[in-house]
Amino acid sequence: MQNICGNHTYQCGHRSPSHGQLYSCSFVKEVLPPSLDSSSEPPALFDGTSRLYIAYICPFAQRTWITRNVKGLQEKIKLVPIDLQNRPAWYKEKVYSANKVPSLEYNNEVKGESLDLIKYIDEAFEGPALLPDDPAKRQFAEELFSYTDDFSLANYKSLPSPADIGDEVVAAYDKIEDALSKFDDGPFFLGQFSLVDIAYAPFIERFQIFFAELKNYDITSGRPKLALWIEELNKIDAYKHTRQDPQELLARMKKRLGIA
Ligand SMILES: N[C@@H](CCC(=O)N[C@@H](CS)C(=O)NCC(=O)O)C(=O)O
Repeated sequence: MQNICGNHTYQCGHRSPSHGQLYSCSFVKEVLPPSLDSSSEPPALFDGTSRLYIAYICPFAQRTWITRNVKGLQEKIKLVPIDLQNRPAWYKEKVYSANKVPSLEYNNEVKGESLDLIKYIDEAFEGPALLPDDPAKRQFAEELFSYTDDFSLANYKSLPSPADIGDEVVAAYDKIEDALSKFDDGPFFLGQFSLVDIAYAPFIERFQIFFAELKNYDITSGRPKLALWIEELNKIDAYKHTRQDPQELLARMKKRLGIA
C-alpha cells in the first residue's frame, strides 16, 4: 500500500499519488510557531514571503496546512498561526478583510476559502500533484468537494441533541463508505491519496472523536472502507503533524455545547 509525504528527495520507496513515481517519506517535522494574538506585531507583510495564515484548531485551515505539508512546501510557505479568540487587529485590517482563517499571502495577493486554496496551492506550487488526470476521478472529486459542507453540517447538527446519532448522520457516513468503494486502486476516495482526502480529513478526525465520546457511536463500525481510510491516513506524517490533541478538541466542543 502506498504512503505519501511532503518531501521530494526521492529515496524511500513510496509512490507519488498521480504518477506512480517513487519518492521519499522522510517528512521533516517542523517546530510549530506560537499563535499570534492582539499583542503581536504583524509579519513584514507583502515582502515577497508566502504565508499561510491558519489557526491550529480550525478544520478549514487544517486542509490548507496538510496540503502545504504533503507538497513539501514547509520552506516555501511560512505558517502563521493566529489566535482566533484574541485576534490581532492587523489581520482583518491589513491581511484578510473577511477576518477568517485560512488565508494565503502569495505574490502580493491574499486569497481565502479552504477548498479554493487547496486547489490553488496544488496548482501554483511544486510538489506531487494531488488531483489525478483521469476525468472520471476529477468529476468524482468535484462531487465530493461539493458534498463537504452538507456532510459537516449533518454532523454538527446532530451534536447538541441528546438523542441518538440520527438518520442523517448514519446516511452521511454510509455515503462516505460508498464513495470509498468507488475506486479500487487504493484506500482513498480517488484510490490514491488526493485533495479529496485532505478536504474530509480534519472533519472526520473531529467527528470520530465527538461521536465516540458524546454519543457512544463508532463511525467505523460496519464500515470497513472508512476504517481502512482512517488507518491509512494516520500513516501520512504530513497529515499526522497537523492533528490536534483529541482531548483538547473534545474539551472545546463540550464547552461550545455547554456540557463542559
Ligand atoms: N468557508 C471558509 C470557512 C473558514 C472559517 O469559518 N474559519 C473559521 C475558523 S475554523 C474562522 O476563521 N472564524 C472566524 C470568524 O468567523 O470570525 C473556508 O472554507 O475557508
